[in-house]
Amino acid sequence: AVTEKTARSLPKVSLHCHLTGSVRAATAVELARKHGVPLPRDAGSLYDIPSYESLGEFLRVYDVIGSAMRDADDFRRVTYESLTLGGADHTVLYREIFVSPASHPGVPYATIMEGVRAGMREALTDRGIDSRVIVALHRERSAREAEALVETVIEHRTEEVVGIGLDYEEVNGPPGLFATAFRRAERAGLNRTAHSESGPPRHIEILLDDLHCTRVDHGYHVVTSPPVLRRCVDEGIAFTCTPVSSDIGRYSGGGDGSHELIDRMRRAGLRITIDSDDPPMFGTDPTNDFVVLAGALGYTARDLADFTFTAIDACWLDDSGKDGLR
Ligand code: ES4
Ligand code: ZN
Repeated sequence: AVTEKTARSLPKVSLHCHLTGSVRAATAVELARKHGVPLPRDAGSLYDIPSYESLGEFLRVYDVIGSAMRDADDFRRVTYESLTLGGADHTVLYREIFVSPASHPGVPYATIMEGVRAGMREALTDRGIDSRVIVALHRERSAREAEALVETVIEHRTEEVVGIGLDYEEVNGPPGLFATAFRRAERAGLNRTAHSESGPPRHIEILLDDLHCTRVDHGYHVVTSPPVLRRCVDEGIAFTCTPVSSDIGRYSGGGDGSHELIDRMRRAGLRITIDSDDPPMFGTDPTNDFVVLAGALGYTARDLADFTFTAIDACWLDDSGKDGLR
């Protein structure tokens, strides 16, 4: 087994972490009070995920927290906390963080990014953790809205935005709808990833063929289709796996076996990275995801270090940036 102390000190590169899902309960309560937003639960049970009935219920709470993030200082603060308390404290060297503008209705894109950039800069200065942004498109909204957001990203393009993602519930927004938005992003030089957690494997083919993704977030169902699995191995697609958030039992108590799926993916030769998804909301952090995974699968500290090397290769820094992490 790998101890907490060892797991904490292992260098990490974080490729699957949502900004809104990084807000600590105490911070959520403060922001809600500041802006007069009623929270659906008290601070003590806000993040009691097993008591949630569905991914949908979870995401609606997530949206309430998103709606309590309004001015640039809110974004600065939550970004800074994610990168320091949720990052540098766990020896995370570098994080590509998902920012989902659609989770913050009424807040201009420029305001969000101004705050996020300030938080990133402060975290780099104070703790040496570098970071970039992946702007996530909200798949439960329309393709048209996603396309408009991509235009906004391109118009306001700044150095720290390295790519786009696709988040929220897969059954409510199949990936093919977003091909136009993703192809536009590709033409503008943005990297591409998308969530695919519930499947089917056909969705992963669509991510590759139509959205031109080079990474897949979660993607565990890839093991259920030998041809899709083979193709992902051959093409070197990186999968950003989140052991704790994916094993929370889909809100019904008891895991869904995602640890074993991660092991099968790794043995099949896929490139796998490990992260925490929505760390405080799922009661986890980068150290804990390493400890839990190693405990479930018998991985050693060396195995965990391999995930970090894979994440360095799969991240969206340029070659000299990657060399700086090695
Ligand atoms: C999410 Cl589908 C999903 N699961 C967990 N966290 C999320 N944040 C945005 N979409
Ligand atoms: Zn996620």
